[in-house]
Amino acid sequence: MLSKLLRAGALGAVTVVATSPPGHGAFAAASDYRFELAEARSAGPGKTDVTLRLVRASDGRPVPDAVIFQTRADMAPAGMPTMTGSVAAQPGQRPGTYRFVVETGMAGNWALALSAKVQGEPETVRATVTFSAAR
Ligand SMILES: [Cu+2]
Repeated sequence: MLSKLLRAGALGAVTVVATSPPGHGAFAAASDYRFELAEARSAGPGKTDVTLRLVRASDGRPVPDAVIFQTRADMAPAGMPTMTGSVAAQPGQRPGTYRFVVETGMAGNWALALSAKVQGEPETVRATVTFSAAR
């Protein structure tokens, strides 16, 4: 009986998401676009050059001209969420790639979180990408 109720509840939740207008569902933007790590390499002591690729989730095509307006880097993946590093956006090399120099004062796994405006997408795209800093 209980499992039947739980299953009915889960189906109800799925229905709500499915009937949201395209582009206006709570998770529409997040599922339409994806930031992927293209490269992370040392840019000198305490600095890591991070290149991300923004792709359309449906076909994997690169998405150029997104405006990144919020960034944050921290060591949450290594259990140190309060250890942060500044993030400086750099000119991207290829359309659909986005480059940053992150102050990584400690070697290990870092998370780069960002908010972006994508052309033609009313919702803000938010993503967190994990990368490894050598030092
Ligand atoms: Cu740390």
